[in-house]
Amino acid sequence: MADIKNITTEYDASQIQVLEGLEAVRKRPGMYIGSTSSSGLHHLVYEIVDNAIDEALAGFCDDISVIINPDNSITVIDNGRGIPVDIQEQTGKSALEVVYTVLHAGGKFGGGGYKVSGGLHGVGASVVNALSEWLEVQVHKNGKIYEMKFARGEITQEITVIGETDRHGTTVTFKPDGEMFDETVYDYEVLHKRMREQAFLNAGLRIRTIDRRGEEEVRDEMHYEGGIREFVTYLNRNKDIVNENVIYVSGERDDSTAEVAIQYNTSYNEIILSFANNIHTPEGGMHETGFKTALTRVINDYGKKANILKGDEKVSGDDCREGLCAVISVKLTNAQFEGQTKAKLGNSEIRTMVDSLMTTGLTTFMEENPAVAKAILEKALTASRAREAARRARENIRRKNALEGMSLPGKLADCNERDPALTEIYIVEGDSAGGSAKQGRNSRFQAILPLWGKMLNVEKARADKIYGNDKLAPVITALGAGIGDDFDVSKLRYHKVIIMADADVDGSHIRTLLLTFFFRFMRPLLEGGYVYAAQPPLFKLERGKTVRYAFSDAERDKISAEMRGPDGRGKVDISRNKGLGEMDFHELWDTTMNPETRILNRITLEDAVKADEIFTILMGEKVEPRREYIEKNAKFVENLDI
Ligand code: 1YM
Repeated sequence: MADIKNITTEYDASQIQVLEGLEAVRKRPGMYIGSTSSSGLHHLVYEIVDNAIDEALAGFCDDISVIINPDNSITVIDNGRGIPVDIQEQTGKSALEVVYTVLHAGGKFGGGGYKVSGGLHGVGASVVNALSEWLEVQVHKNGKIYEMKFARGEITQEITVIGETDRHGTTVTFKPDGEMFDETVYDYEVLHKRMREQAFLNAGLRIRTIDRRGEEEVRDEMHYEGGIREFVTYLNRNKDIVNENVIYVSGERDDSTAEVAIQYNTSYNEIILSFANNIHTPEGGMHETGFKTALTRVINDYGKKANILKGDEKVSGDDCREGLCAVISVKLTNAQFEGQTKAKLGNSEIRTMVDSLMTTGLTTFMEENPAVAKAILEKALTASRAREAARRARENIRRKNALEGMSLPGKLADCNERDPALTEIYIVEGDSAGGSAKQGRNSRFQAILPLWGKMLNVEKARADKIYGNDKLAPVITALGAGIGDDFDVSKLRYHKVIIMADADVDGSHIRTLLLTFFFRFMRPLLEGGYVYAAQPPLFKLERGKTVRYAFSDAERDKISAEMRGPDGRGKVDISRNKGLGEMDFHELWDTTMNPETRILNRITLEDAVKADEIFTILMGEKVEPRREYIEKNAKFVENLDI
């Protein structure tokens, strides 16, 4: 009797714990998946896929499918061993049940987490379960198909054998709970991109993404025997490359492994993507530090030895990374994630490991490939000279400014207010629009800088050229915060930088150019959210003396109905707005500049990354991607050019 009572009490206690645990997830979902916006919604998929990938890392699975079903539920299928289903004596539960109902200590966001055979098995599954309207697991194992079902984390069907099978693996289907998320529609491209990244990071693993919502199924299959080597080739696909063969080094120490793939291109930008346990670490960390230190040291040492660097000539870290595309991937037990967004790897032992691995690997590579080594050194030397030239150009400007006082560009119509937090600058395409903007503005807090003509191709330009450029120099001086390494956001003269350009091809050209320029030379401006795009109206509606504007087709119809009035007899003239230059200054103020009525779109870093990509394609040296892009977007461009 006593025994039975005891077991019952324990069972009750653990049941209560389970419910309390999952209740906590539903109370504060953001704590477990970051947010309840679209990013949190997609995070659910990653948590389930992570378990399948762990199974692949353990060597039991090589095929994963991720399916978006017509109702926006998600199915993930793997061909691993299948989650254990046998009932354990102590708990009276199966591992499957525990994995899906017990909130595991810490979870991925708090560090810790329990460790099974190398991975962090199953830590997120219960969180996904708690946040799903319903979730079903099917396990193919021992010739049988087992099934278990849940709703909002609670069991609705205990483990049941529902059939026989000759395959093995786990299938999970879940529908995110609409009560928990602001957004419940999955973005196929987001999932596809993430799965492609995972396929690159796990060489040999085949991952399929399938979208079953449309009339026609969309399907992609990713499988890269070359792993991160192919990742680098992919990242450089639109660039002209310096070393044909990707440099690859890898090694292991104790329980950890590290691998690095490197390929230089002829651009001036650096792309380093680093990962720890397949998790992207955009803030870098110890693996990146070890990589950078070793790269700079090895290049300098080789340069000395090969007599390419003379005397005490040296190249800096930045010089060595100009045109560098690198992927770093480390796998370790007990990864410590730090920083603002937990996106930085803190394990210091990894720094030494990557450093020594890179030192040996890259030194050997350079000794065995002297032609490539020489090309890399020459690239770094050119970068170093350009940096020196840019420094001198900057100093000249500073000296000039000191002598002449801060001379603002002649085309700038500045505002009276001196507190940057209260002011804004409109960068306007074209002289005539610039003229109307100057007349229409509120000169107390609005400054106008007109830009016109063809812009400098920053793809082919370095900092020194940009200082001397007559189109960009006024932008730099007007903003007052410098560029490149010296950019200092605290010196910014206006806290709203507004790009005002037409919705046609020329306008989009100027926008792309400015965004690319900001992205490459004033990135903190974008990161700080200081950049906006003004949105001129698409339609002008007139009835008698009344004039109103609409920013979309829907708004046009609504306003036109309002203007016609309930009897509907009045005639409303609707015209498409032709361009900024054709509006008079009253119109420009009313529609695009008056803070009470205008629409401003804040530009995110992501928009700028996209602009930068388009820019590389449009301005880079490769013809094929440019042709493809123009063909693909021909319709779009036509639409824009009304
Ligand atoms: C579609 C999601 O979860 N696959 C998966 C999960 C596990 C296993 C295999 C597994 C692990 C182990 C032994 C082990 C998990 N098992 C557990 C736990 N795919 C998906 N495939 N046998 C099978 O790690 O020893 C957690 S996840 F904890 F039960 F072992």
